[in-house]
Amino acid sequence: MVEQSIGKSVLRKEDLRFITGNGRYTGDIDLRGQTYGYFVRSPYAHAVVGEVDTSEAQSMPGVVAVLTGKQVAEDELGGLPCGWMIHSKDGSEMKQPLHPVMAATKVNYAGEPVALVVADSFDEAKNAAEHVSVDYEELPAVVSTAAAQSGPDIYAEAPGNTCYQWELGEKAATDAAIEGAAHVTRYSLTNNRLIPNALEPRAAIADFNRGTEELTLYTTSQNPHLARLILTAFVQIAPEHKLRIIAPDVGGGFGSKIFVYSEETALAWASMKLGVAIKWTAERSESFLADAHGRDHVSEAELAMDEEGNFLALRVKTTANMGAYLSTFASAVPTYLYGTLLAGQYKTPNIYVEVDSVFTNTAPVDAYRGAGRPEATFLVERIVDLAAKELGVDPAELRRKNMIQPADFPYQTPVALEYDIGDYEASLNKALEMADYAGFANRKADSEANGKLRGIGLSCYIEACGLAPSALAGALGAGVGLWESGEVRVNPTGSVTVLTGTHSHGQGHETTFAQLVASRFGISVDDVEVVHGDTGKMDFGLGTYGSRSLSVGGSALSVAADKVVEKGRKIAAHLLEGDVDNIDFEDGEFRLKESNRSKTFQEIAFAAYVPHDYPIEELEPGLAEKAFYDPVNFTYPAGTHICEVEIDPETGVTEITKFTAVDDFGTIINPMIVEGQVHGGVAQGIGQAMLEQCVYDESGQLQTGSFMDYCMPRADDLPNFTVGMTTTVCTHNPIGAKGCGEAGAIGSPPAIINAITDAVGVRDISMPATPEKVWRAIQEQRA
Ligand code: MCN
Repeated sequence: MVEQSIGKSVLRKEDLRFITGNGRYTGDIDLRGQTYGYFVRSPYAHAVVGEVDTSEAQSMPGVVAVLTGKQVAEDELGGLPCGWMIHSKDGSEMKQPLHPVMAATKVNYAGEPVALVVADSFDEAKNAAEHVSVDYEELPAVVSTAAAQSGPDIYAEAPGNTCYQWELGEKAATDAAIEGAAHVTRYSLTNNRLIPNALEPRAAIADFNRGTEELTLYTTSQNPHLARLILTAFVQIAPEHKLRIIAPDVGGGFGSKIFVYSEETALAWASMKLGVAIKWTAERSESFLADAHGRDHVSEAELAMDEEGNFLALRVKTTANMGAYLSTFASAVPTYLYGTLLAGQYKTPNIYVEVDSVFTNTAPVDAYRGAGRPEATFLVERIVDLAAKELGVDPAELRRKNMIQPADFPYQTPVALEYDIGDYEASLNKALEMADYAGFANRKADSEANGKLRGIGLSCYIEACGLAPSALAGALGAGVGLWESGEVRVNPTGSVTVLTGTHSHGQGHETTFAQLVASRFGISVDDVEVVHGDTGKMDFGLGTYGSRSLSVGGSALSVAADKVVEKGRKIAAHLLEGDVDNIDFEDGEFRLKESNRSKTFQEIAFAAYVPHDYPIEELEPGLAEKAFYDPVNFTYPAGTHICEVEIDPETGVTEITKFTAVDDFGTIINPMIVEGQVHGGVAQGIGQAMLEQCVYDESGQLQTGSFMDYCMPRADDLPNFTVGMTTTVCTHNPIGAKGCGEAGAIGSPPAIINAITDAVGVRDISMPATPEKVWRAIQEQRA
């Protein structure tokens, strides 16, 4: 019998190839006769494009061709679509200006591609790109999120640079509750704009085969099937059956590789046009300029309470920056992934949120780890903390008082979502204990004795992930369903090949999905191979984002595995000469009840493929099953994060002395991987809260275009994390799992800012709370 591996910290199978340099990333792939692409990008944030003179570049050594945005337009390629339709409160559809594959007549952000140089080598392509001359007529740029609606219009079809004006919740009831409340806490905040910076930059090779007319696109994608659908159905690059997309090993994405971008699309088009393979790897500065950025909200919030501190109402007005174009999922982020999470863990009876989303002359903004949910959590968990301070009560106790209780589930929030299950107080209690909340006063006194400031901050977050469910997502405007598919192919010798429509780019699916299937069949994890990321291998899939892979993709595999067992029971019944109802499957063996007769999983697999003794009349040979799984609800991971900081008042340098994260992810397949996901997410949360800020100047030039100016968190910025778990099992998927991939980035930023403001004794310090900002706040406080 093979040991059950669910719940075990099995070491990651994929790491052997990664740490021995044997990963196969897009950049590692070289095709015979391949050429190289380099993009000519707009130096202006907003300009009319006049003549594009390519003649000099065309004549340079090694240059195969120079293709322009005008040629894209002549070839009548479709624009890059946004997959989520949002309706404004007046019922009108959101404005979707054309997002061209390369700009032809006007550029709308600095770094937007206007031409593609194809040459025999990278250097030749890059050199020639400098000799493409473009006539630009610069226009005034709209940059500021808050002021975008009063800037000059970027698009005639979007007056006031407004994409949509969306609302959710009951306005009248919320207004009335705020009007009559004993206490109202008010908070104005900015959720800082971030640049994703996956370790591996975006890269692609488009390879058109003139003989078969097939186009293969190797690309750094989190969702190759969705990319194929968009490129075929909307951009009309190639017919679907002639386009194969392969996303091999991908070195991180954090959301930024979900989207279908200009560069990969232009490469695919150019390869077909020129009949050559073209390779492109983004330079890091291109990633800064042209990868979709994240967050960038400006909000006003009001939280109303009665005399006892019971929450009565929350009213929020947010302006969300979309950048220059609507990227693939952009419109959903500040609406259905944000407004719907404003209840947090609390029984706030009235909530009303308005979101104006605006165009600016900046890179497109789209989903970035957490996507909308960090913004919601930050707002809720900061205003709750401010309320506690204003009321003079312990922030933990104000939270506890207002929490949804286990008996309240399923809990219908006033903002569309119905939470299925949770025990928020259990996580709070465990986190308070692990963080030694009770001992904080002593530690603070010790710090003060050493001339240091000390603060502690909480955040009790909830998020909705596991995207699907299709019906709900469709009703909320999603262009495609959000189920997932899985196939379990048992090979004749009993090893198993698992095909999934999700895509691992750091999350360890090759291990956890193998654990899931191996445990079901009672076989070794080593006997299960997980295959993903190739539209030529699996039928369809929707990829990895929204912490959906295990709860949706894993559930599809679980259902497919059940079907395999069902068929195996029929084969076993025949071989053991019993009734199928009397066949049990356990620990890798099919047993005939009340007998000592059994067949191993491997024997049944062999019989399925070598059916000499087989119920051939009723059953087809073979042992492979597929399933499409569409959940009925999101999953709702939740927990409490507690941050403790010590600050040097002379420099404003903040040290996180302890970070405690207690999360509820339902059933856990691999605790080590889940803990790693929490670490990674919290690291990104620390980046947002203390270090990272994307800055454009007033003309729309990116000021933070390299790691010299954009401060990514490094190992020495991070504390050792204290991680704990509580468990309420998800009620509606067969695994009982909730997503864990984003929780760290969602829960942590407010805990950190709550801790820093607590230490300094001020109401607010905006993110990122850099040493300079903290030092200034201390000086103001002392003045
Ligand atoms: N898991 C588990 N038990 C659970 C939940 C998850 O064992 N109860 C395991 C899963 O099987 C999987 C991993 O934990 O191996 C993450 O699972 P899940 O929460 O389903 O998230 P996804 O696999 O769908 O990953 C997406 C999520 C997102 S949205 C972002 S952004 C993100 C993230 O994961 N980007 C990442 N984690 C990342 N990690 C790395 N290294 N790189 C990225 O780009």
